[in-house]
Amino acid sequence: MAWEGSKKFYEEACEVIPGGVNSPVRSARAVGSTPLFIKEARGSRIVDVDGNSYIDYVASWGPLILGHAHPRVVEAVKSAAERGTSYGIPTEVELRMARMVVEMVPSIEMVRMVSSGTEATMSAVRLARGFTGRKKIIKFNGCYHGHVDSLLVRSGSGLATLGIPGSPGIPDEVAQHTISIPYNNLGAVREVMEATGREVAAIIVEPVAANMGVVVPEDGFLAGLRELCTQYGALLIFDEVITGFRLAPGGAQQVYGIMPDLTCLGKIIGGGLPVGAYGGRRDIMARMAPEGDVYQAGTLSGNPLAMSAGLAVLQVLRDEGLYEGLDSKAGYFSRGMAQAAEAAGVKVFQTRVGSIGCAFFTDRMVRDFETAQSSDTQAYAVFFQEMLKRGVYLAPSQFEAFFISAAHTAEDLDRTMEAARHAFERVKELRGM
Ligand code: HOZ
Repeated sequence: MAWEGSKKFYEEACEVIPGGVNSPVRSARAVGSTPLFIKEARGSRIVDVDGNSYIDYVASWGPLILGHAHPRVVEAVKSAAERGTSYGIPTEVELRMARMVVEMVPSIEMVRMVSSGTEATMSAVRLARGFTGRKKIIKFNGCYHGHVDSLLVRSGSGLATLGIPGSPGIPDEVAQHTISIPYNNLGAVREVMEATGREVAAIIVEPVAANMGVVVPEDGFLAGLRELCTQYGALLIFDEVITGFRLAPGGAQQVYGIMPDLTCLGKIIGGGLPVGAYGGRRDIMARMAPEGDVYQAGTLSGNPLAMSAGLAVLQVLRDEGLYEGLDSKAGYFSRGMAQAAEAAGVKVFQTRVGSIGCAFFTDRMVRDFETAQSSDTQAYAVFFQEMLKRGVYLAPSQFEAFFISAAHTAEDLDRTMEAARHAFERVKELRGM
């Protein structure tokens, strides 16, 4: 496989874009590589500027649950664009989107659209503080809630990938109100709540952590958070930017049967266009301006192209019952990976919930950020490179998820497993694990 075109673009990009990329996790540094530059995509495949085609398991980091360039989405965007790309004035499609979200997500009674997951979590935190009149926020190590100042503390995703604990530019005065606790450690949350629960505005959590690899919530963890929030008058915020509409029509809260006070959405809700949303209990959401006094705004919020794309995806998800198929494909994928690793004598800890999952290159059971970090990231880098050579595109970081879409075929999965068998053998050869 030749990558001259991508390499050339990357060199040029580095002159005018910091690190050559518009979001750090794309850079592929963690896997000792440089990024691909993509020319086009359809279904389960992406094609780079050199003409190489790959089965894609990143899916734009989660939004593309129907695969690339799904005809319903393309049609919706085209038809919206023909009627104008933005008005900054309300449209019917925003209303239809809001109704759809309220119908699908169990805990959401009112919803506000924004333009990214980061905006959604930032706004939800502000609302929680405004509503409760409190400052402290509890989050979990290795969970990532976008690049919001107060949430970029011991984060996953790009910070985990690049080994950065936080970021310069965030004043201590802001970070000091954030308490970060190990994921799945309900005892530690209880201790903090006993000590300072009446000062806590919210606990924000990824109900399935998917930015430190995929880490599954243990029995009772989410229910325990719910109880503690209720007991101390703090709000429970589920960051369902990744899990929303992915694990079930109503996201992780439907799967685990927990009602958060606020929910943050992103990715799938935009159908591949830039969208985020936050919503929840009516009495809390009613505090948002102009109905209430907590301010948040956006020129492109509820943009008609983005709403049309997202709504097209949600309609397909609501009407076509794709979740069983996604689950069984992802199960096949996960089992195949685990078997390929075992056959090669490579230790991995495989996790999966619905159509997301991860293979950690470790012999430990992964239940939090610390155990996730026991992974051999160099082994993952070898695995990534070997899969890429064989036409499979995985996340260029150990601390991300694989995403199965409705567009992945049985043949795609079998080809991927075949590639994985060779790739794990190379890992064994080079890393001896
Ligand atoms: N949540 C995504 C990574 N886990 C975001 C993608 C990005 O940071 O570019």
